[in-house]
Amino acid sequence: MIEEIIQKAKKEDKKVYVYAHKFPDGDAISSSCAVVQYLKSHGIDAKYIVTHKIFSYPNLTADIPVTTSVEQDAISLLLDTSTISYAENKLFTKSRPDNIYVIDHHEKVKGGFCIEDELKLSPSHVIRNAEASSTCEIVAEEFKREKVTPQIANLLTLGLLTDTATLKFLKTDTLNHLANLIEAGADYEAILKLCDKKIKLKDEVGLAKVLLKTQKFPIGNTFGLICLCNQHQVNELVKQYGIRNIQKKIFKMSDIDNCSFLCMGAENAPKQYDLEFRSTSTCGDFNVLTLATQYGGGGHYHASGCCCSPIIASSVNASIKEQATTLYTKQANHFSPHEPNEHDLSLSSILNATNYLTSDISPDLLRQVDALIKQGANYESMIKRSKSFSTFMLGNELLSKIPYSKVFDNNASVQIQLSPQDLSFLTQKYHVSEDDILPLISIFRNVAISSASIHLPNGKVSQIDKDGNISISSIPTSIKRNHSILR
Ligand SMILES: [Mn+2]
Repeated sequence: MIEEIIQKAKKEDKKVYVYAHKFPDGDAISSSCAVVQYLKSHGIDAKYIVTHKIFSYPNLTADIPVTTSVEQDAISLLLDTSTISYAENKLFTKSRPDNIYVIDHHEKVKGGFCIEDELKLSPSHVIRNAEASSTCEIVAEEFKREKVTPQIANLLTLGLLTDTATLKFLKTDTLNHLANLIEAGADYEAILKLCDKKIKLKDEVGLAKVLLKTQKFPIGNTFGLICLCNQHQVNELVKQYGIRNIQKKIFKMSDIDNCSFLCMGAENAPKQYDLEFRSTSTCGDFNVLTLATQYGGGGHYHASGCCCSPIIASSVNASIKEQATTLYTKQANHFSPHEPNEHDLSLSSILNATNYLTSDISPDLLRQVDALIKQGANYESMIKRSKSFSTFMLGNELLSKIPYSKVFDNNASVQIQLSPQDLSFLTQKYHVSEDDILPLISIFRNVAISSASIHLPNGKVSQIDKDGNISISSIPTSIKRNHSILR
């Protein structure tokens, strides 16, 4: 399709405008920038059209200007956008349908309506491939290999990594595409670093306070989690911590043992909830896209979202729980622990040798992992480093204890001092022993701080430094006192 666009732009002397979705993520931004660069290298006047400034990935997006008007009837290419309402802006409606093209990896459910239907586009103008992990993956396939510069390869790698939550969720050929991109000059480890930038302490603390409201409910032999913020809570989060679009932080709730369904929502406008849904192939494996579609939303089998205007919080809460349970009983494969096979063992040794595919990887190694998955290795359950629900909640409890005066300091030394009352409250509420508390210092691993420590009433301490090094001491207070007297 890209080739067709190039020919048409040349023949009819047209500009090409590239559009993507609102709240643009790594995939939307990178696929747009990559396509613009690729078209420019063919002598085409191309531009990524956004009407709001983009703040994420500043190294990549510094040069994306805000546009307010476009030429009549240029060629428009819509990327990573499944419906008109999901688009960042509607300037592409200045193009006639025969000048509009779509490349997207969001799934279209049976009987559903996607942007190409809304715009009445010819099927030859649409690539909708839900088997691709990301729009970047499809775009990589569309480009001529020899024309993919290292810079373009880097962009496409970023989109592929962000849309797969750094390779936690793969589609059929994701690792093969990544192998090709690395061969084209992508700097995998550098792009990986861009994906896990440190989180600001204020964001982590603000989110923890919200996540403390997470409710757990049974679904078959698994459970679901739901966390809804009403407008008052949303406003407080924005005012106190500057956190917007809280529902997009649903990934914070993932990776919890035996959890098969997630829902996070925020009343971002009065009586208007933005909801996000997630499920996993390793626990339950049910289709949350059907759930979002019921509310006029869209997305993917395991990740979907919608905006439901007339429904008030309490009814969303009850009905989602009910619908998730119904869906699960109707379609889920009941969860049973997976017995490792020989392919799992080979895969596990690769994952250990490469620190879970974060270092020392090569295109060949990625292709090897791809082959193991196709032979039946259970990649998704192995790559996840999951935690228990109580560990997740205890992390939120500890973060919530950090005083507000500290949270805006990106170089803070955080001390969490637990009183005997705190300790008995936490150990009873979450059925853990006090020794389970200290290792939770790892919650600071991706947070911008200079150091953090947890102090128990008996003098035991755990610490983490800004490079993520953890130490857990077990020196009782009395000995420490003696020690200081001796000195
Ligand atoms: Mn995407």
